[in-house]
Amino acid sequence: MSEQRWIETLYQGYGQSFTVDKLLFEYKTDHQHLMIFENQQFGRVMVLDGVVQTTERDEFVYHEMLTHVPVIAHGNAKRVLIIGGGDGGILREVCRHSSVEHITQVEIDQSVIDMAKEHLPGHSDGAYDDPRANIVIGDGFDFVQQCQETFDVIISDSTDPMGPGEVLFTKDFYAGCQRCLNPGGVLVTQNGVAFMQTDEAANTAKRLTPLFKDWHFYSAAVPTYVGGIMAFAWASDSAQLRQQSLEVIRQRWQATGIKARFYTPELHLAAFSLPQYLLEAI
Ligand code: AG3
Repeated sequence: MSEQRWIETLYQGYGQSFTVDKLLFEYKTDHQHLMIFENQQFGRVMVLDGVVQTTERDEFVYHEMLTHVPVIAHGNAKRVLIIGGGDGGILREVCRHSSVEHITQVEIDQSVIDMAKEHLPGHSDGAYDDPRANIVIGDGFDFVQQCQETFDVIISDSTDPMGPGEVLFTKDFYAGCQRCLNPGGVLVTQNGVAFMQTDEAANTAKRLTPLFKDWHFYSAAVPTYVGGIMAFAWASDSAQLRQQSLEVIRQRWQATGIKARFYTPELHLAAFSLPQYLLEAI
């Protein structure tokens, strides 16, 4: 039997390929094309509109860094807002912080939640049943424009800026997030692979500048987001949040009792050191 191969279509002329050892799900939802398959190297792989979103084997890198860095830096996060993140990986990591009292998650596509619960159960690991979690099916852009509540940490776990994810990279979205943050709060977003999508980081930097007193990027290398380091945008009105000592970060992290697979206090601080080409672009 000939092997089935799937090739990612994110970049012109370059793309990672996977053997599809077993196709588990493929469906055009109301919002996007969703596919989940099994691969011998990465386990189950979730794809949206031709782009790898998450795999069982390497998801911890992304989910830990996009969650623990802002939550630990904040130091007293009680209310967390997640935009997107339907696979549940961010929700799982936020729920591991016992100091967090309330989590709102706004996901546009119910099918992503349903299918991830069924085929990628380790991603949410029961977090959708956590009593602190309030799940809203809706558009994250509209939510932050209209929301009457405020949050300490906002995490935007979106797709790339095309299709339903596009609005989550606009000036108005960032302004909405700014409006929904408590004083001392922080917004983090996935911002693409720095080397392959340098313009994305540059655009975000331009849009954050008039809105937040302090912004920057941090990074982590996620194997299936190919092309180098993944950039995460960071925006806050408090510059102190990313200028804390290793000692403070260590103490807070130890106090959580969380056992991580990627995150360490040392990596937390190091992740804000960026390569020169990215510094010049932003
Ligand atoms: N969201 C980010 C996917 C980014 C893929 N883009 C890329 N490789 N340039 C993933 C959702 C995980 N919860």
